[in-house]
Amino acid sequence: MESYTGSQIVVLEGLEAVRKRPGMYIGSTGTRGLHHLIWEILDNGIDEHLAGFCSEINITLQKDGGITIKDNGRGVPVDIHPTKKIPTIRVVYTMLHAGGKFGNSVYKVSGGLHGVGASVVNALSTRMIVEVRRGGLVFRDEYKDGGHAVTVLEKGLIPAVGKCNKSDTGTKVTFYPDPEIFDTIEFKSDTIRKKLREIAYLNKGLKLIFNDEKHKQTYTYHEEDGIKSYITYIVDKLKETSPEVSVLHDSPIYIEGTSGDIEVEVALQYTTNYSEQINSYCNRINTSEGGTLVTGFKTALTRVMNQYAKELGMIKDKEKLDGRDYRNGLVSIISIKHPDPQFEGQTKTKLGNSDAQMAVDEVFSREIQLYFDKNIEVLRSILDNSLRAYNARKAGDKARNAVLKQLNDVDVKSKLASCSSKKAEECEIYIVEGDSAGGTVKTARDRKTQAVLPLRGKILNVEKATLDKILLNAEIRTMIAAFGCGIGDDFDISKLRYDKIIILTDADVDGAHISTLLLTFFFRFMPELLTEGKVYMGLPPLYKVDFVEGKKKQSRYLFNDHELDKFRKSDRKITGLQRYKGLGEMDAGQLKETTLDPASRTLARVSISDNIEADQITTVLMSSAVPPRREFIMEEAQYANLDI
Ligand code: 28F
Repeated sequence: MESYTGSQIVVLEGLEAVRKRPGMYIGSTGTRGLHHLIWEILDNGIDEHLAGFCSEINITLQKDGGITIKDNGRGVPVDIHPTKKIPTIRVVYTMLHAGGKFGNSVYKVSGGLHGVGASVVNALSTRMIVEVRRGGLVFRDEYKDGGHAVTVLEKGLIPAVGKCNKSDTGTKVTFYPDPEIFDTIEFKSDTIRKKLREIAYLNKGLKLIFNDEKHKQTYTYHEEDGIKSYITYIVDKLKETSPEVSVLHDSPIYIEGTSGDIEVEVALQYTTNYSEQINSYCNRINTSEGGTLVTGFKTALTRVMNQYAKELGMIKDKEKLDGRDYRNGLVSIISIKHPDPQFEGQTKTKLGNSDAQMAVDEVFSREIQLYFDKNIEVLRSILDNSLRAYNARKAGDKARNAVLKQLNDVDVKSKLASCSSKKAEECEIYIVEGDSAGGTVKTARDRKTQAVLPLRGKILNVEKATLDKILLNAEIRTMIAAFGCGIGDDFDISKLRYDKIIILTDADVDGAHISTLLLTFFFRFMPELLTEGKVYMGLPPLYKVDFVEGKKKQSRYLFNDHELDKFRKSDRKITGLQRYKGLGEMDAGQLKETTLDPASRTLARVSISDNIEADQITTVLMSSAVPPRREFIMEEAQYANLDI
């Protein structure tokens, strides 16, 4: 029988709280939450790098499903913590939020959803082993079942298990995620590789080595040029997926400087592509919702470029081009280091600090002018490109306005089953595939707050079409008219008639294709619907299971194969199992209870966590270049739930 001291009981209650509501600490218990475990431990190694003591981190995906992460830093201290009176290593791996700022790394990597500390990883693992090399000794500390210490302290200290060279120092953490907590404990190699690549670009000089023992592959990520080579990587990827795209200047423009205690770096390159891409990071956290650091960049760029355009006589005195004209074809990364970042927004990835806006504006406008004054020909080619974009936009406006004017009500009335309430904050619109499902949804819905828009089959793939062609597609026009907030440059989210846009398609290949087409349309022409968290996927059940528990016959809905597996393992006697091939197979009552009624339905909110990846995946999946798509599908197919 293990006996616990008072402080150990407090510790275990803390870790128990994490096991009860893991989503609070790592976002979800799905694959994203699972990979957060790796990012949490990695963050500590990166902080040790930022403190100047670690140059290399090794990550190993073991055949037995465990993950080992090892750095060559100072090694977590094993001495008694001055205030907690237990070994510091125990503070780091068993006390919540113990991570704190350590060493002299002013810019702790963690923030937002990160930064919950390594103790959360311990709480959500069946086993964790920490090995520290410090002062010529090797210390080993082991935990099991969500953070219960296995290693017995000797005189209150972690026992040394061996000797090593005094110069051989560092921390090695191995952990096994708990299958009882996570829907899946299958780590995805390319998810890890994408993250390590991003970390390497954002932490120039840090070497990351990924040993994928399962696939017998080793990958090394080491970028001395940081975000400048990140731009080259992104532009090369863009050229690969859209061969017609070229660059306006051969190498990326790199800006760096400080303003007060804020460090600013910007890397950018102009291309002949139409869309713009601004990726931003604060203390290495991807601020995918943007915020003040992006605003500062945009205002500075617009101001400087309008000034140059006037000086070079390319625009008349009073005339000004719009910021988006100067961002046409732009691929850029803004990375700042801030001593006290305030993260806001839906997913805590929008930077709120107003001093960051001024810092980026000041550093970028000063340094970009120094660059352009020495590279007039590059400036001219960018200004010419911006003028072409301006003229095309003006022409596009005319075409769009002409077509949007035709979007009169008849378009909408014929297809949309509207709801009676006009209060947007309480209304929802269901985009439903096919008329049969549409009929059942119309019957089952709450007419006051739930509108239904049935789509007849596939909508247009907007990735390959220009705006005027897109606006000729009936389904697209109906959606634009129904939402009420315009499209592209005229988009105004405050006019959106609904609080939620819910995509409801069958859980089959066709349904998945329709939702991908819809998401592509939203991502390319109404991106704020996604960044403001307005778009959801309705999740109808996949199964209905009838079973006997006690004496009573009961039934329950299951939403994925993982739930069915878990149900099968429970000791209830299954008397019937029905698999729903599509929405049309459910009657109105079932559909209401499982998918429409806010009190009992499950919705998945669609969010963009990584702009670079979202842009690349949309281009790969939906653009004309076939080879990259086939490669992507081959790589990802193992994760798709096909119904063939
Ligand atoms: C595999 C992941 O976790 N590396 C880490 C250190 C180094 C120190 C430290 C960590 C002090 C009081 C918190 C060493 N010497 N890699 C890692 N390397 N934690 S985690 O200190 C812990 C803090 O509580 C360290 C001097 N100062 C700090």
